[in-house]
Amino acid sequence: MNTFNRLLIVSYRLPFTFQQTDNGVVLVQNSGGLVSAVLSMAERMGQKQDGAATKIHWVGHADASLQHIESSAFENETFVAHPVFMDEAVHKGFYEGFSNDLIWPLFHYFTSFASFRETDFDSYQQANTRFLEELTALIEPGDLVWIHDFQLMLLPDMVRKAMPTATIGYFFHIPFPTYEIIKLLPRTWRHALLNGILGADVIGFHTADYVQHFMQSVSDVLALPIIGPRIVLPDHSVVVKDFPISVDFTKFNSSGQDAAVIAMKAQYQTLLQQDKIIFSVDRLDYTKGITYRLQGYERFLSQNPDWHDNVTFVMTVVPSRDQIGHYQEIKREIEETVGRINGLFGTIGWRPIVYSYASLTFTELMALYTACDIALITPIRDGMNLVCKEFVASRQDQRGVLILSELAGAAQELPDALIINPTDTQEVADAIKQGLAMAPDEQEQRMARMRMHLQNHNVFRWSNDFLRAFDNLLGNQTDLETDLPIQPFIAAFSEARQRLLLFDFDGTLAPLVNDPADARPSDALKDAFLTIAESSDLVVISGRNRAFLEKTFAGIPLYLVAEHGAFLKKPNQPWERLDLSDSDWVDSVRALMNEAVERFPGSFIEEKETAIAWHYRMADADDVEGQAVELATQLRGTAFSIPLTVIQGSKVVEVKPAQHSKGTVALKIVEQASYDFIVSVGDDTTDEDMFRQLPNWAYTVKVGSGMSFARYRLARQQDVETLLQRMNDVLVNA
Ligand code: GDG
Repeated sequence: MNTFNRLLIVSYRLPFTFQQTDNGVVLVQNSGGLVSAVLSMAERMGQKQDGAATKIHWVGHADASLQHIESSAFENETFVAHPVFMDEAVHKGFYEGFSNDLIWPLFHYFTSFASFRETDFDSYQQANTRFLEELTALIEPGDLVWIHDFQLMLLPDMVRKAMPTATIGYFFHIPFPTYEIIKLLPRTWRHALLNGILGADVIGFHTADYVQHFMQSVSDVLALPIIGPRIVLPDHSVVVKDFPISVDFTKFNSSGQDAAVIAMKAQYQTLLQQDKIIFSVDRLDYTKGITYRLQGYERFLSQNPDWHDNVTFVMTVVPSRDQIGHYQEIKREIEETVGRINGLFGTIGWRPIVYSYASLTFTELMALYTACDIALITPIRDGMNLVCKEFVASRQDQRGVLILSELAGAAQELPDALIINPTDTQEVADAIKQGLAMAPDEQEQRMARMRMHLQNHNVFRWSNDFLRAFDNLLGNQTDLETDLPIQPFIAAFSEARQRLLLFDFDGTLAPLVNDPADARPSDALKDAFLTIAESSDLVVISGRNRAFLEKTFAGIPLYLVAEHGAFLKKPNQPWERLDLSDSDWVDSVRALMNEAVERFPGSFIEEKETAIAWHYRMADADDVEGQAVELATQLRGTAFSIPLTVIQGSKVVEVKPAQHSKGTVALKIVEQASYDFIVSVGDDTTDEDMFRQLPNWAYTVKVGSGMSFARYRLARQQDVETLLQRMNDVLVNA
C-alpha cells in the first residue's frame, strides 16, 4: 500500500461542531459515516493519530460567525479543521445558486427546476478558488488530497495546476447523469466542470452506470481517449471506478441493542397500538418522491380496507432548504396530501399517517428502524441512499421488509428488497401489501442476504477500496497507454515469419499540426522504421499525395500508399496508379468548397491528383464544424458523374472516387503473401476501411478517442512511437 504523508479531506461542509466548555471552545467531530470512513482510512495509511504532524486535515466552508473563534479551537487530537470563509454574495451564488439550483436538479434529472445563471457560475469559480487558497497554504509533497462532491468539481484541476505532484482523489456523491443532460450545460461550463474533475488521479462514483455516463461525457465533450478504466490526458491519466458508499454496519447492528433504543422502540409500539408500522425518513427534497409515495400508500388503503386500523405510516421529513421556492412548494404539497389521506381514511382511534417535519435524534432513528415492519424508500433519483442500508444494518432480528426505488443507487446492490418504480403508485401499493403479508421465513431470507452484503461492503471497505485504487494507479504508470497485450504482441511480432505492418500517417506516425505541410515523423521513428523495414513489409497508407510521402520517407524501403489507395509504390519500384476513374466531377466539388473558404478565412482547398479536400484546422470560428457537416451533407446529396466518397476527417472534408479506399488497397497487399503477423494502426475515419478488410486475427489498433472497428487502442500519437520503439528493440536485440 502506498504511504502518504498526510490525509487532507476537502468537502463543502466541515463535519464538526464547536462546543463551549470550561476550557473554551472545542472541536467535536460529527458521527457521520464519512468521518468514520476517513478515520479508518487514516489508520490504514499508517497515519498515527497522535503527533500534530500526522493529524487528519479537513478543509470545508464555515459560516462567518466562526471567524471570531480562536484558531486553537479548530483542532483536537485527531483532526485539524481548516475553515474556508468567503464573501456572503459569492457563497450564495456558489452554494444556493450553482450547486443547489443548477447542478442538484440537473444531475437528478429535474431539468425544468434547473436555473442557468452566469453570475452563479462566476461565484462557483470564485468559491472553488477560495478552497484552493486554503489548500495551497496547507498541502505538502506526499499528501493525499481527497475532494468530495458536486460543489467542488473545479477544484481537482486547480490543485493539480498549483501542485503538479500532488496525489488527488475525487468522489462524486450524487448521480452522474447521461450525456444528454450534460449537453444542457453551456459549452464552456461543461468543459470546465469535466476538465476540473479530471485533475484528479482517481475519480469515484457510486455505481457502474454513473461511471459509464461520465466516461461517455468525457469522450464526447473532450474527445479524450479511454483505455479500460483510465482516461488519458496529455500530462496524466485518471482511473475512474465505482465505489459504492456504505454504512458502519457494526454500529447500526449493535445500536439496536442499546437500552435507550429498546425503550423508545417499545414506547412507539405502544403508542401505535401494535399496528404494523411503515417508516420513512428523508430530507425535504423533490428528488425523494414523497408525494408519489403518499399516493402509493393511499392507493393501498383504498384497495385494502381490511388493513384500515391495522397499519400506520410514520413519515418523517427532515427540514432542508425550505427558504427556496421549489422546496416550499413540495412541503405544501406533502402536507396537503397527508391531510387529505388522514381525512379520507382516518378515524377517531386511527391516524393512517403520523407525519412530522423535524429531525430525529440518533436514538429515535434507531428505534424507528428497529420497530418498523416496512421501510418505504422511494426516491425518484438518489446517488446511493444510506437510509435503506442503515435500516438493513439495524435489523439484527433479521426481520422487516425493505421497499426500495429502482432509481436509488443502492437498488443495484440490494436485489432482495422489493424493488419498485417510485412513480408507479400501483406498484408501490402492491409492494406494501406484499410486504405486510410477507411470511417471516421469506423476510429472514431476504434480510439475511442483504445484511451479508452490507457486512462485507461496509463504509470501511469503501474507503479502503478507494485508497487501494491509488496503489494500482501508481503501480501501473506506464509510458505506453494501451489495451494491447504488449508482451504477447511483441512475442508474436518477433516470432513471425512474414510480417505486414500498415500505418496511417497524420495523427499516427506524426502529430496533427495546424499546417499539414509541417507534419513530420520524428527521427527516432524513422530509425525504427529503417530497422523494421529490413525484415517486414512496412506500409505507410495515407491520404497524402505521392510527392509528400516519397519525400518524407526518402531512403526507407517502404510500401507507400497515397491518396487513400489511389496510388501504390512498392519498395524500390515506380508508383502504380490504382484509381482509374475520370475526374470531371472535380470542378463542381471545388465550386462548393470555394464557398466554404470564403465564409471561413484561414480554411483552404488542397487539390490532389485524384481527390480534393477542404482543410479548416486554421479557421478559428465557433460554427466552422457546423459548416463542415453542412458541406459534407450537401456533397453526399449531390449526384456527380461517378460515385464519390465524402470523408469527414479531423478538420478536413475530402472528396474522392468511391472506387478505391484504404480498405481496397490493404486487401490487395494482404493477398500478395501469406502473412502470419499483421498489425494496422490508424486514427482517422478512413482507417476504419482498412481495419474492416483485415483478417479478424490481425492486430487492428485505433489511435486516440472515438468509436472504432479496431480491436485495440493506443491513447496518443506518442504511444505509437513508443510501440514502434519496442518493436525495433526486439529486432535489434534478437
Ligand atoms: C448524498 C447523496 C448518497 C437523515 N435524517 C436524519 C438523519 N439522517 C441521516 C441518515 C443518513 C443520512 O442522514 C442521509 O443519507 P443519504 O444517503 O440518504 O443522503 P445525503 O447524505 O443527504 O446525500 C446520497 C450520500 O450523499 C452518500 O454518498 O447516498 O444519494 O444524495 O445517514 O441516517 N439522522 C438523524 N436524524 C434524522 O432526522 N440522526
